[in-house]
Amino acid sequence: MEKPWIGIPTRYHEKSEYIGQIRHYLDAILWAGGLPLMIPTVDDRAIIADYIKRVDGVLLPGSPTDIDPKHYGAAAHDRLGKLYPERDATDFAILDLVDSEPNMPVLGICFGIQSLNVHRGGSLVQDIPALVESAVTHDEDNDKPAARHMVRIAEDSLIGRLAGRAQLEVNSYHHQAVEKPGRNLRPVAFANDGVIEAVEDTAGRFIVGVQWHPERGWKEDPFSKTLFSAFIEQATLRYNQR
Ligand SMILES: [Mn+2]
Repeated sequence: MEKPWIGIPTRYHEKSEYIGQIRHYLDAILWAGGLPLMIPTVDDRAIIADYIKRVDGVLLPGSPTDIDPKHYGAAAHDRLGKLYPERDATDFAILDLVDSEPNMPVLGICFGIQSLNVHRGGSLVQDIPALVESAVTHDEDNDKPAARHMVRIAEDSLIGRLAGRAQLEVNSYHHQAVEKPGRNLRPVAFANDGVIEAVEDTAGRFIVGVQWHPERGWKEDPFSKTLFSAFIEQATLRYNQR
């Protein structure tokens, strides 16, 4: 069976002028039966459109940067991180195009759930430790093991059905989160402090965002494997309809 191309925006390492992506995303997509295709982060809709014509699914990965709050009408908070406008523009262009590609599945991870939410008119919590009361630890210092916390999952959601249970432990590497959900996005997973950890499209399309990182440790985590498999299954269906 032929395999669907999965578009993934790249990340940019300024010091080395290196463009690429963290291998875990590629490994998980390859394992699930997709072919990763890097989409350079360019603010050029015509180029992005050429990529979207050729792919059957999009994975919006994490980023060491934050979305410019001007995109959701907010002033920058003191704890706002570094910006990378080209990544914001790339994700928004991809999501504009995906709106007219009815069967194109989208999996947003970390920064990806945030860009999905902002693209739909939603807003973000700019810094969880500063703005969420009694927040659980959603991010650890570099020299400590990664944070992990429980999430409650709506059982009648796509993620709930894939997980087959109402609670999951997830990893956590973020200081921002979905605040006001965007149009047709339903929050379907929550940390114990109320922070939104996953959203889904309400129209039944496979457009899913998770705030945790299923690509990290996916080999040992059955739910992460199920999530990547379900995503690639949708992309394969679309590929086969071409
Ligand atoms: Mn978290």
